[in-house]
Amino acid sequence: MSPESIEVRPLAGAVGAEIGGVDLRDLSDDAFARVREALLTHGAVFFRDQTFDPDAQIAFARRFGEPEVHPIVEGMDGRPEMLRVHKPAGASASFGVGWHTDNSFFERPSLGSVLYGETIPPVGGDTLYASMEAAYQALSPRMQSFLGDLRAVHSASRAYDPDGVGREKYEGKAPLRYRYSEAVHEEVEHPVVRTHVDTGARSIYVNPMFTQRICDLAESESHAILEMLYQHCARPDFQCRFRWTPGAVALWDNRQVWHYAMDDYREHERVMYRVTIAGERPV
Ligand SMILES: O=C(O)CCC(=O)C(=O)O
Ligand SMILES: [Fe+2]
Repeated sequence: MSPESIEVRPLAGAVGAEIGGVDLRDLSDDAFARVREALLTHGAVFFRDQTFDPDAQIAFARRFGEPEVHPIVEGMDGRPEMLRVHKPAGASASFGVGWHTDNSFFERPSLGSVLYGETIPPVGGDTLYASMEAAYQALSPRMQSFLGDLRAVHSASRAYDPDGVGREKYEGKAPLRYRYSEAVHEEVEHPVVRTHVDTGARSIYVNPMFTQRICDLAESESHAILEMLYQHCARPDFQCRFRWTPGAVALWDNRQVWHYAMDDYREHERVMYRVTIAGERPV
């Protein structure tokens, strides 16, 4: 397909665009460059009516970097780098419910994520995105400079501690299987404001799922600043919302957006496949 036929339609002012006219299994280098450009510009891009199998999805992810094997969530048999995110009918959703950036508790957090929708509820199960660049830009210059040289501790423990999330995930009794290891409690430090290596844009890089505390502040100060930031970053002005259809693909840049999986389709089933792409140490 020629890159001339690619159409990029922004979904909202701050984040998100739908891209039409591409088959992600068969992207020329030119078309791939356009998709990558749109990803950097819009933070999250969406494609309809794709026909990914696991190999095609992994191959697409690999064009951006190395697919990662999750240290806690078990991948699919024979394809450890792919997660099958299954939410059965009659259950509540738990994976990705709450604002976060994928794997910010890694020393080198994920560059991006590719999510493919297979079984989509007739209503509900949307994914929300929020631009942390827009959120950063909307802070006062004084707050930007205060946050500018702070660091924060991230860990998987709030999201993955068996005492908090329930042991059934670790006992193989839930659709997503977890594997217990040191990785659940390891702590890493990242800057509170990061600079995108490809665009130079600055963005807020703390999130309510994985950030534990801001270094060098009193606990009450860290708590107050994080709460202020979380409230600020969740402003609808910085968001878009993607309504899934079967065969849709979402690709997002974890270096500049938060996302949130809605838990509003209890009576319906949803099946997604996810691959994350290795990133660099945030600076
Ligand atoms: O299921 C979704 O909509 C998103 C879940 C999530 O957070 C992820 O795949 O990283
Ligand atoms: Fe996620």
